Amino acid sequence: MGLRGSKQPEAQVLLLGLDNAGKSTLLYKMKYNACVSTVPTVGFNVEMLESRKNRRSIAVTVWDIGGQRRMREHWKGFHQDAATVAFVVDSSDTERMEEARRELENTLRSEQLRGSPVILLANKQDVDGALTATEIQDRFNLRKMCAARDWFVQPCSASTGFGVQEAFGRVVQMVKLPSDTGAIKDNIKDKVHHIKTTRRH
Ligand code: G3D
Ligand code: MG
Repeated sequence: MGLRGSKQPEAQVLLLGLDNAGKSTLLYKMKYNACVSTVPTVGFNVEMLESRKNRRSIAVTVWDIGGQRRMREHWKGFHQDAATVAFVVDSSDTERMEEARRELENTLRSEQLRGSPVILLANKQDVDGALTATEIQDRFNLRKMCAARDWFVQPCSASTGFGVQEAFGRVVQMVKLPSDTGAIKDNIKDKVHHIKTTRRH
């Protein structure tokens, strides 16, 4: 079931990365192709984007739940193997690159994300001195880190829009659709309600 009760297949995407990487800006650029002024995300943002895959219309639900560890317990609620990880990196923040790499490595240890595809979004390409997608791929040693899953690196800038549609296109290409759409039992409203009511403040 989708947000509007449709029978459209749903794909779940987790938008992850360090704080300030540009996750929320990217999400709203993908959704509205507009710059929305963001505030540091408290809790989470969730948006449903429509797309087409294999000539079918699909609903892509993107969860921007920040790097907050306490939110991880809720990942269990996502259909196993159905979530794609979109990991956003601030390509201009060379000081925190190693921290970002470790964060992704730790994230991918999660049993719930075993085999999930990963798209690394090398964001903030508009900033002078930003590392290129290839440089980030090498620093992260992605080939090794993602040996057991599909992965892709996409350079982009949420501010200018460069690479954003391509990034979304890649996400759609990589998402796994649950073969049985009923496999995602909760609809999003229920899930959001569950998270809100169980979240510690
Ligand atoms: P987060 O959700 O990952 O924590 P945000 O990150 O989306 O809130 O973005 C953090 C800051 O980075 C914001 O700046 C935002 O405008 C900026 N930003 C996001 N993407 C880009 C980009 O591609 N290029 C540049 N130059 N800046 C970007 P402020 O100043 O509002 O904190
Ligand atoms: Mg945010």
